[in-house]
Amino acid sequence: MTILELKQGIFKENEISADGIREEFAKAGKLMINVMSSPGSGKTTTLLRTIEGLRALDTKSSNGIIIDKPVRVGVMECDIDASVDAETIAAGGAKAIQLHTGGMCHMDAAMTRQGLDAMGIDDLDLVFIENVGNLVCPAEFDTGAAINITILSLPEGDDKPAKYPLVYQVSDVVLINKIDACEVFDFDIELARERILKLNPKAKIYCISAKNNTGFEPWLEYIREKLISAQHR
Ligand SMILES: Nc1nc2c(ncn2[C@@H]2O[C@H](COP(=O)(O)OP(=O)(O)O)[C@@H](O)[C@H]2O)c(=O)[nH]1
Ligand SMILES: [Mg+2]
Repeated sequence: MTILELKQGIFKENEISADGIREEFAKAGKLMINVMSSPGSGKTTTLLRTIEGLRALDTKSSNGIIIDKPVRVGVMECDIDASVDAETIAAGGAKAIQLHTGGMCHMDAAMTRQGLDAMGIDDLDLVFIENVGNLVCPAEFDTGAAINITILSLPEGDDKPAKYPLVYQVSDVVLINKIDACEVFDFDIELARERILKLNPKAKIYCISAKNNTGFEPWLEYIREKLISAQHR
């Protein structure tokens, strides 16, 4: 009996394309960050605040290098339908493109490549992918981004890392968002932190409120450091 492992073939092919994208970004001294989360946890709002924060000039990173040019940011907004998020990001002053995934619940490397070609990255330092709102499929498909992050918001509950481990395992950073609502939601931040670190001891975890624009500095500093190392390789 012939057994064809289709899914493994798909993953292998995707991995090769994703590695190719990562290499091209590294050679060009650019950075790409893939943002994952459930629908509504605050991806678009967090990206807006992040873009605002990265616009600040003359910021000194912790290794002493002064950033004297605003970071040029592009965002690929990925959804099954609609274009509201790309409109929001463009109104916030960044280059934006809306990608419709044709019903797919995740981005893969081939879709990323199409998006990058359509958006154009020559005039950009940093590209964000706002992945489709979903905690399962996006975690399985490498997009070619150098950094993966997951946003976990208080209304979702502190049990999400236990229920959806893979997305936390593949994430370099977890942003715990909506901390302004901690009085309302029964969310144990320390327990969530423990659960994430058990799955991924290297994960950086930062608490933010995208609504109130608080807690962003460590996250912005993380991006600045990564950008500087990408540009000074
Ligand atoms: N209270 C509160 N609401 C937030 C915060 N961040 C986002 N929201 C709200 O959550 C909803 C979904 O946010 P959005 O950024 O569109 O989430 P996305 O679907 O993950 O892109 C919107 O109504 C936001 O205003 C936050 O830090 N605190
Ligand atoms: Mg969004």
